[in-house]
Amino acid sequence: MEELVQAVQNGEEEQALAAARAVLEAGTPASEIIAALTAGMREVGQRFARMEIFLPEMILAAHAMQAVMKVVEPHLAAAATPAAKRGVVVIGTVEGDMHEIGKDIVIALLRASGFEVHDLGANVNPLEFVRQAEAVSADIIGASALMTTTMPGQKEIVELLKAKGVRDKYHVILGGAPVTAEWVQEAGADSWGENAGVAVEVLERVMAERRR
Ligand code: B12
Repeated sequence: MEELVQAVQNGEEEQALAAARAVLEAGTPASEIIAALTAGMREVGQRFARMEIFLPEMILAAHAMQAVMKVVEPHLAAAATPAAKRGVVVIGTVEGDMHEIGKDIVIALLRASGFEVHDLGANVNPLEFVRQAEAVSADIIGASALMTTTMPGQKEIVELLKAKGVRDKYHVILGGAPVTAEWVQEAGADSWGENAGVAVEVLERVMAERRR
């Protein structure tokens, strides 16, 4: 696992893929691998902030992470036994923000748990979240933001929902590394998915309440 995390951090895609296959073959649960890689990517961010690495290295690490996720994801789906559809989710990364690795992990875990997920991608205008949620009769809107400068986009979604008189139709969950419980409250959202596992737990509870 250490080798895998290091290979991803160093952007060594081939080594990372080989290590990922070995770790999976050894029977390590996909969720454990994702948790270790998530911590590894945060460390990459810290190195970038300290100027120990630069943008090209961060891009290589992101590519390696995305390649590894393609190998790990199918094991996630195989481990879960989705029962009845748990709820409809519209999710995206807010406008101005291209980070989508975390959002994609949340999507993979939600789908593996039986949710119907509509992925809007990255750099999504607040109005698009609302339009899509209305179009697919979503239960949940999920918004990811990885930068302090793009977090206001999460609040804008909630304000748009209010302005259109449909705020109560949706459970709004926020996520991304800079998001905190305080921000969720300030933005007027309903919950915080600190990581993908927590997001699934929270949304399963929300759907159970809604169906009562
Ligand atoms: C990889 C990365 C990139 C990649 C993104 C590739 C991609 N396709 O996604 C690339 C290299 C392109 C990139 C670009 C930039 N980046 Co960058 N990046 C990162 C890095 C290192 C890791 C992010 C990541 O993938 N983490 C792994 C995932 C698994 O973790 P996660 O995203 O936190 O997701 C988990 C939870 O947060 C949660 N979650 C996430 N989303 C959601 C959504 C919902 C609804 C829920 C419920 C939960 C949830 O669940 C996830 C899984 O458990 C972070 C460091 C960090 N601390 O996050 C910097 C970081 C976010 N980047 C940063 C910066 C500055 C940039 C650039 C501006 C750099 C530049 N000079 O160009 C550009 C911005 C481009 C843009 N407009 O968006 C800064 C942001 C600082 C700030 N202002 O807040 C950070 C914090 C690095 C740093 N310390 O300086 N980046």
